[in-house]
Parts: sequence; structure tokens; C-alpha cells
Amino acid sequence: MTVPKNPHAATLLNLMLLLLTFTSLSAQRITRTINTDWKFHRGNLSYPQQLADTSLWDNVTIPHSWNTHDVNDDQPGYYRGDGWYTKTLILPANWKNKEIYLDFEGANQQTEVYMNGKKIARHTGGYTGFHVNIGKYANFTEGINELSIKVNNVFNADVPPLSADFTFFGGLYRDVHLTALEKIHFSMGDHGSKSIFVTTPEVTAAKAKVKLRGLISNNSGTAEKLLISCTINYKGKLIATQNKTVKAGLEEPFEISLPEIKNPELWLPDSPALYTITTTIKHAQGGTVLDQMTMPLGFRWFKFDAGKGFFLNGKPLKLIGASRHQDYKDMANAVPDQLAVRDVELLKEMGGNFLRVAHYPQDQSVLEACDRMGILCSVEIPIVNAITESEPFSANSKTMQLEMIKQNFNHPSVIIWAYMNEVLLRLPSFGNDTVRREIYLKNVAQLARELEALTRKTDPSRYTMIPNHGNFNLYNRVGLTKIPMLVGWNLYQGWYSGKLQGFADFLDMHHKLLPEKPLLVTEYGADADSRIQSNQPLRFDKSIEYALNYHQFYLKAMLDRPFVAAGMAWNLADFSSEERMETDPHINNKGLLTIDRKPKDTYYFYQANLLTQPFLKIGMGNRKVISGIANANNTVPQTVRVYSNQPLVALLANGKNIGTKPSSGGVATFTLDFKAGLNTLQATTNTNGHMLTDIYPIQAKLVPQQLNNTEIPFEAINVSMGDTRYFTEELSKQVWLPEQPYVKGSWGYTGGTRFAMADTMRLSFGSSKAISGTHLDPIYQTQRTGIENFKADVPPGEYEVILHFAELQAKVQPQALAYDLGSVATIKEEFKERSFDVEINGNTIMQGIGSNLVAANAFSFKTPVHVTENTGITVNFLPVKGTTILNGIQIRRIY
Ligand code: GCB
Ligand code: CA
Repeated sequence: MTVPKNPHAATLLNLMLLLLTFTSLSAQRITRTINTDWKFHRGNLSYPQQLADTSLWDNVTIPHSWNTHDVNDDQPGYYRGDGWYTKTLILPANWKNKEIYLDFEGANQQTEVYMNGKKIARHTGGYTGFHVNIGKYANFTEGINELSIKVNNVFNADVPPLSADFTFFGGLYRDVHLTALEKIHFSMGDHGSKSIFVTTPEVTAAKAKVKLRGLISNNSGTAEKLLISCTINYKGKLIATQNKTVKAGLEEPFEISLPEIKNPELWLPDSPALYTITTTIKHAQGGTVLDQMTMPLGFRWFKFDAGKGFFLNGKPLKLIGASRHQDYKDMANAVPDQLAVRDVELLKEMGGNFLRVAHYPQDQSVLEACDRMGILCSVEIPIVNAITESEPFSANSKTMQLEMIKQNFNHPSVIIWAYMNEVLLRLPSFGNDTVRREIYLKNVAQLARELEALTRKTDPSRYTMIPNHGNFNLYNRVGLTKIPMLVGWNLYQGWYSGKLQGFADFLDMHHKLLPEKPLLVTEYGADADSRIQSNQPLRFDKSIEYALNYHQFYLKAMLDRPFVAAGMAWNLADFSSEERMETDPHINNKGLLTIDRKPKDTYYFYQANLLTQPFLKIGMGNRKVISGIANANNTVPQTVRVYSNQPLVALLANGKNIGTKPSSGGVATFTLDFKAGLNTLQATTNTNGHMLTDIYPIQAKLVPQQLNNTEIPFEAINVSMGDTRYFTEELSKQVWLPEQPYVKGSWGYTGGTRFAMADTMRLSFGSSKAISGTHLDPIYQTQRTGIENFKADVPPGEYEVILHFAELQAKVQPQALAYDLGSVATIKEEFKERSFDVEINGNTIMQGIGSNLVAANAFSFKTPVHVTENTGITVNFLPVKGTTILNGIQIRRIY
């Protein structure tokens, strides 16, 4: 029955429906979270003996992870082991005749559930949900139940992921729900799903067909005649309804086809019309509602074309967006729903229309937000880098794939199921045994074929995809470009290796060699440490400027090629990867947002290119302070970028007109002379008679070229030796300048060379090692080797000098890093003994520096210097053995 067009009849129907729900409130499923009042113990214990005294356990609230802090300290590694959660669960006596379940949204990665002294369930895999029937073990008489959960995040060769560039945080990190059901209900037994699967076998602008499959559990002991009714609602109005009677045994599958819907409102990014479909179970003879469930429903159809890209509802749509990891600064993966939703909003506010949910299924709140906001998605299971050739590994992978598909089946936002990210990146070492290597590759292809077949069978309405890394020939030879319906490429030309142009060439090569295979750029990105800025951006310098160049090139190359269906920046936000080192240890800095979701310039760049509503924003890397060496006018020239989708942008500084520039590719670039102190930048653009304005106040700290300059009295300098970049400390507003050679009247070094690791394929200077004992890693990572002296011709006064040293060469050779897509093990350590003395203005301050240094550990000291007429400050480095070094120097005037 479809709703008659007569509005009165429709209202009557709504009224009937309302009455229906009203009369049935008593029975239905009851479900609520049980996130509060848990006790937590990190470590293993014997159950139940050691539960007797939990007085020393922590009080915690779920979502919870035990790795919020140890992933960010100087100690390599983080706790991977058992964690125990326990609480008292009060169950009302009148639940005795109900079915009681726990519904876990996710716990990483092996979970065991214990109740009242017994182990009752276990689940493997950290990124999908699961249900546990606790009714049989519960005590309803007193109603007091002991519930304990053991979670474990140790490496397990049979459980994906094996290795990956993200942290495997342990814990009960997503919501836990308690659910009470009637004896007859939608099954809780199908892979943690809701056991309702909605499809739209036919959708056009004129009409849509909706089909629903489901599974009912009947634990009443007798077969029952049941009435299942389905209603489709849109904006509070009943659109269609259909009933069906079934005789239900223990587990009863059913199928319902709903009446055709005329002129459906379509679901698309600009107007994601969201319908709902509610399914209700009652006894056929009437009575209360036994169970009821509501699912989202969107009407859209889509296709990928290898030549022309993606089409939604018959119209071409370039998919541009980002991937998301689920962690957040200092919270690990235990992030409240509100922040997950905020991430989707940030993607939408950027102008993105696609989210790659990578590298694992995420919280339901993410896909719900995508449904509401019109963001298309792909979701994948966490097979990353490699597989284990074992039956349990394959079985776990398939279970994960099924859980992912079934738990997320009804989200209209999802259009792709994926599996195996860069699975040929870390081939196990088979030495010279090429035969064995080929067997491994065959096993990978075999698992891919099995996952592919399973996915197509479970959900024929969506596409399948494998995201590969840039080794085209290998993936193609192994067959991973042929098995899935779509091929994703994670490409980093101009980052891990090669030049930016290599990206464009790769796209054209795919198109030429695989003309039938739709192509998605599933990853591309460059590290951008928001504290680092460079006037001569270089590959791997981590500067905001290099990342901007990179994204400018990549976005254009993708937009220029209609056959590129999609581009997903890696990553929406910076994320934790405990093994990572470099300027911001333990963090992958490829985010368009920082790990606490502050926009970087690259985010504004996408806004300027993707948003249709007028957009204008001054970038400046979100810095509140800049610094530099003053020119003859006592100002510091600096680049100012204004991001806008409007053709012309005007810039004012301190009320003075600086000029008008065209914005090209979303960016208008100005050079501005900053005066000392506060500078107020104002950008404006005229859009259809309306002025759009952005104001950016920023402090400039000027360092005089001649230190006795009376107009800019010398206050302080911070110099990163062996460096060409600027580094800003946000809290103290200190800016570190690149080194410069000494000239009379000014400051700088004499002698030595800029430190570089031998054979590195990365940055041409400095080291990528994380430095212990400091947050100034980038300062210590660069170094002037063989320095003779550092002079600053400061005027007379009382000063403080801080010297920073770190030995950058280790005695032992390094191991390859799991995430390095470029230069594996090309770094060679060339440790040499050294010993030198430091003398300031003729006084020896320290002798024998060198033997006290531990590789990659910060060593520094602060010393007062009294400067009289004309002496300035001279720091001499006097070699005793080997060469001298200096990594950073700070000179500050006290009086
Ligand atoms: C990749 C991986 C991703 C990494 C990224 C990177 O190709 O798929 O997990 O985080 O590169 O930043 O290196
Ligand atoms: Ca340095």
C-alpha cells in the first residue's frame, strides 16, 4: 500500500501509526549504554580470585584506552597486553523473561567477557562490534551481577592488522550497550549486525524500489505466527508501508518488498535526502510490539567509469575528500561520538564529498554523520602491509569483512567495501628463495579472491576496492589490479621518493595500461609540521609550504584528468603512529588538520578550491608570531597567502592598502613588510557586491641585522644550527631562525658544514631520529659540524646563552621502519668519537663534550654572560678529538 495523495488520508495514516507506537511502548527493546562506573586494571590477573579487591584499580569511563600517554613518550613502544574492566551490573527482576545482551561497538583487539565468575564469550578483531548473550548467566533474583571484560592488544599473527603506520591502542574504546529484548526479536546472531538489510534494487528520479531482508529469533519455545510491518518515512511523513505474516521458528529469515515510491527525493552531497525505514514485529493476532528497528534509507544510484570517472544519480561527480583515523590528541582511540561527528563536519566544511574510512571500520556515528551530510564513503578491513599465510588469518579476515559489511550495510553513504591496504609493501623476507616468495604472492592473491567473492555475494549493490602502493608492476602481476572492481592507488611521488610530476605520469600510465579499470587516488599527502616554515621548501622538510606545493600539484593533476574518479588526501587530521620519528615523534603529520583539529594552510587550500559559497581566509600557518632579520627599513618581509575562491583579493596591513592580486588555484600570494610588534592583516574580496573580510592579527619579532641597532633593541635570538627552516614554539612564542654565517656587527657561525646523514633519500640535511629529553626535536635534529665559533655582536649588558647538542650518529645501524615507503634502510650510521671544549668570551664553560653525549639524546646548558663595551659574545668550540658540533643556540638579554 502506498500513501494516497489525498492529504487527509495521509494524516489519518500518520495518526494511526502514532496510536500504534503509543499502545506498544511497554514491550519493545530497551537499550542503553553502560559506559560509566567501571574499574580498570592494566595487566593480567587470575579471574575471578583477583577481583576480590579492586580498591587499587582506576575508576574509568568508557570510551577508554590504556595507551593515551605511553604512545607519546621517549620510550620506544607502548603497553600491549591485558587490560581488565569490571563493574557491577544491576538487572531488574522483571527482566528475567527477557533476552539480555551486551552490545560492544569495538574493543581492541581480543576481548573476553566474564560474568559472575564464568567466561562467557570472546571476540577477535579491534574494529567491529559484537553481541554477547548474558541472560543465561545473569542473576535476576538479587539483580546484582559481576561483569568483567578482558581486552588484549598484543600482536597476534592471525589477526589483522600485523603492522601499520598507526598505533594499535588497546582498550574498551567504543560504547558498550545493555539491551533487553522480548523472546521474539530481530536476531542478535548475525555478525554483530542488526539483522535487517535494506536495498534499493531500482532507483531513478521517477521511482524507487525498496527491499528489506531480515532475520527474526524466536526463543519462546513454540513456532509463532508473526506480523512484520515496514514503514518508510520522510521528514515525519509516512511514505509507504507493507505488512507480512510469517510463521517463525527459532531463526526465521524474511523478505519484504515495499510498494514503489514515486519521484523519490534523491540523496546527494548538496541535498542528502534521508528517509527512514522502520520494521516492527508483533504477534499476528495483535498485541504489543515485540521488536522494532529503524534504519536510514537514501535513494541514489551510482557508477564508476574507467574513462569518465564517477557518476551519482546519472551526473558526473568528482569525489574529493580525505581519509580519517579515529584517534585524537591525548585521547588515543577512545574518542566520544561528538568528536567523531565533528571530524565529518570538518570534512564537509572543507568542501569534501568523500570519506575513506581507513584503515578499519569506525564508530557508527561516523557513517551516520556521512548519511546526514551527504558524504560518500568507502570502508575497509585492517589488512595492512602484509598477510599471514594461515587458515586462522584468512578466517579472521573474512569474519571482519562480513562484520563490516553487515554492521554498516544500511548506510546510504557507503558505496565501496575495501580490503588489503598496500598488502605488498612488507613482503616477509624469503632471502634468495624466489620460489617461496612467489608462493606468498599467490597466497595473497588467493585471499584477495576469497574476500572479493565473499563481498560480492554479501552485498552485490556496492563496489569493491583494493588500495595499493605505487609499485604498479608488482600489484598488476600478482593480480590485485584485476580482482576488485576498483583500483585504489596510494601515491607519494614527490614525498617518499621522486618528483611531483611522477604522480601525473603514474595516473596516465594506469589509464594507458588498465583502460578498463576505474582508478581512485586513495592516498596522497606530505608531512606538514605546523611549527615548521620554510622560504625554500624542500621535500621532507616538513614545512607547511612544501605540503602546500604538493597538494597544489596533486589536486590539479586529478582535476585535469576525468578518468581519475576520486582523490582522498592522506589524512584529514594528524594521527598517532607510535613508531614514527622525525620532527614530531609518534605523529604522522600528513593531516590537513592538526591532531587537535586546527586547520593547516592545506585545509584552507581545499576550502578555496572546493567550496562553492564565497570563501576567504588568511593562512600564515595559524602562527601567532613570526620572526626574521630586519631589513634596512626595520621591517621583515614575509609571504602572506590568502586562500579564496574569488578572483581578486585585496590585502591591507595595519590599515594600509598593500595591493590586489588574482587568486590562482585558490591562492593569492603577497609579500608583506612586517613591522615590529602587532601587525593586523586584513584581506577582502568583493563577491556580487558583498565584501568578504578576514582579519588576522600577528606579532612580529624583529632581529636586527646589526645588533647595536638602536631602533630595534636586541632582545633575543634562537638559532637552529644546520637548518634552513623556521620553527615556532606556540606556547612561549619563540621563533627559531635558520643559521647564517657571521658578518661583523651581526651574528652567526664561522666554520663547519651542515650535518647530513650519508645516503639518505630524505631531507638533504639533518637527521630523522626522534630526540629524547626535549620537545625541540627539529632543533636537535639539525647540526653544524666542525663549527669554530658562534659570534653575536650584542651591545653591553647581562645575557644568558643556552647551547644545545645532540649526537646524531648512532653506534649501531638502524632498522627499516614499517611506514617508510621510500628509502628503506638507506641510512647509514657513521659514528665517530668526538671531544671538544666550549669557551665563552675566553672562559672555559665545559670541557670534553662528546663522550657525555648519548646518540639522539638532548644535552644542553644555560650560562650567564656579562658583556662589556665592544666584546659581544663569542662562543668558541675547541676540538680535542674529532669534530665539534652545535645543534642550537639561544641568546637572550636579561638586562
Ligand atoms: C601509506 C599508508 C598509510 C600511511 C601513509 C604514510 O601509504 O597506507 O597507512 O600512514 O602511507 O603517511 O606514510
Ligand atoms: Ca639545529
